[in-house]
Amino acid sequence: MLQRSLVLLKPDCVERRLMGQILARFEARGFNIVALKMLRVTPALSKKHYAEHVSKPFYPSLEEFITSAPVVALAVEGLDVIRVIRDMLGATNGLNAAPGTIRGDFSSSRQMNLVHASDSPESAARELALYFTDADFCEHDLLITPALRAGDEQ
Ligand code: 3AN
Repeated sequence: MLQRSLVLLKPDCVERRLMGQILARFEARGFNIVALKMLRVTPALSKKHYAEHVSKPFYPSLEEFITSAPVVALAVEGLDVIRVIRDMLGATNGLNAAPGTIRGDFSSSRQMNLVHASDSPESAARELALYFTDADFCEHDLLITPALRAGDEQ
């Protein structure tokens, strides 16, 4: 199914100059970037983004981290993209992430795990609306699509 996922390149990804390498993995996999912006997450946005974690003891540290430097928000589109990107990221804690995954290759931390990606269609819809408006999406049919998948794969 054609889906969109909200992907965030987190402050550690920006600070470590890993944005290009990680973006390149999503492009190489054949996914489309349909919206992209750099921004600073505010405490208010952090509380909305991490609504499920706000009451947990680790939340203050999580907010301090996610607001500490700019992030890059991406809307990534593709077949089953929500599950596939989560697979590409690996386990939440970089120490547990399999080699070959983004976290398994670049992270040794639970907090500094480089990238966030939506974990369900419901989360994706909610999170995309936190970072983007309709006008931010650049719809386009890429000429390369027929080279990436058959017309009846959807
Ligand atoms: P993912 O980014 O894989 O979806 P989430 O949403 O469960 O993982 O967690 C988001 C962030 O919350 C993690 N990157 C981490 O910083 C923090 N976090 C999650 N669970 C814990 C925990 N048990 N203790 C400390 N921090 C946590």
